[in-house]
Amino acid sequence: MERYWNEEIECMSREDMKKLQDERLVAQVKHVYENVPYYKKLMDEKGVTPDDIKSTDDLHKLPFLTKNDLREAYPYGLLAKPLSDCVRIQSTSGTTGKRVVAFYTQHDIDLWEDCCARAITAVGGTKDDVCQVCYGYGLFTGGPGLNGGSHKVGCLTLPMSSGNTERQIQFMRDLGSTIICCTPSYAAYIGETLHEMGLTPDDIKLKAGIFGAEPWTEEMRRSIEKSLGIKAYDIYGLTESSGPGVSFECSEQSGMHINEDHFIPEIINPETGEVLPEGEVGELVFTSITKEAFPLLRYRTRDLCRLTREKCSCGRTLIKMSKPMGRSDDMLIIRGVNVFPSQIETVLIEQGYAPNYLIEVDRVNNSDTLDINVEMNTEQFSDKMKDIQDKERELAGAIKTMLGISPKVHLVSPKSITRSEGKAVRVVDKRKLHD
Ligand code: DLL
Repeated sequence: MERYWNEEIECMSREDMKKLQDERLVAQVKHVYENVPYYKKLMDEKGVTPDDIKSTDDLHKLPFLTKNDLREAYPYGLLAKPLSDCVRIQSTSGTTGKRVVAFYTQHDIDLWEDCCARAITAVGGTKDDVCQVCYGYGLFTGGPGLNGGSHKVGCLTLPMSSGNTERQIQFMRDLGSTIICCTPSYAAYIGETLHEMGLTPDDIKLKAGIFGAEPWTEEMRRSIEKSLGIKAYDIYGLTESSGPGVSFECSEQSGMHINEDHFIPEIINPETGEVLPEGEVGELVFTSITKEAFPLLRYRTRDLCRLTREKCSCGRTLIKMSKPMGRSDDMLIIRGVNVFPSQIETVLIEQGYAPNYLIEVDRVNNSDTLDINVEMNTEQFSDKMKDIQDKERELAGAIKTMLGISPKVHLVSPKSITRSEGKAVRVVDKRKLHD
């Protein structure tokens, strides 16, 4: 039986939703134009005024906003409310350049937590659940967002943050956690640790996990589901749009419903900026129509995915986005071929390896090199050099079939690749260091 957090919105007819979006968009554009000089300048440069935006059909007339704009306007340049009305800031986990700082009024926090409450309810969460939040807390939005959503639903909330994995499992057992929220790479690590502690999924009460903040494959989903004995659901969001909860998966587990009453999505061709028809893969662009302090109009996320309005078995009518296959700037171009780390992950798990790997790309004598370090588990580990070489060759062949280019595979000993407690680092592109 499907449960909704806000049935009226989540199952609203397309017609009513469009009407709601039209009204909210018109008001939001006016709010931004009047209160954010930076955005007014962008609109003036494009020759658009709030009067030109009468409904969502006019969305394409607005200028795009990029991460560069956010950096340029740092820290207060995109603020649309007086600082005295703001009650919180959160920030990106990015390590390069200036951080992105997002501001929230109490109203913004409420609607953000509401979006997370929808996600928790969609995986079956109720006030009878014990929800263990092991996303990082602090400036990162993962912990605070799911924590707030969990409170709203009325779950007993465990604000664990990430790390100290054995203690996570201890609490999970002692308090009977039924829902876990963390990155998929940390979920895989928790599953691995559970088994190393001599425990099985029967020793814990978890039934569902809400995993996001980084790209992960269907193969990874199955592997986590098996190791923790749960159903694994995806959740998407970004600091710029509040945090987690822009979209969430339902019982169908095939793409994430976008909270369209708060965020209008578009898919564009990343090269030309042209809006693409439903179903085509391109860059996801968001317009937030309800946020007060830090509303972004036509914000380019750089995430690549597709949208679909196909009927969903859960009954929600909210549009769905496919799993992002990574950011457009995560895509590696190796010897002229486009490579997503997720393609490599798919092959590794299919071939029976755990998702513990590190991809290294370099340029030697003007030619790109692709080295993939893959960890063996104790059963795969062998003293015989020849066994290992055979396995490396086999895996390299399977990856070549997927990518069209040959990698060098290095099978490394168990436990030699650093585990992730937050967003996993899967790629080291040394070419960037030489440039
Ligand atoms: O990662 C917010 C979040 C926290 C989402 C917890 C889900 C759960 P940022 O640190 O600003 O915010 O990073 C945002 O992470 O543009 C995507 O590239 C990536 N990302 C987020 N969720 C997913 C997902 C948070 N489910 C960036 N699948 C986004 C793939 C994701 N990538």
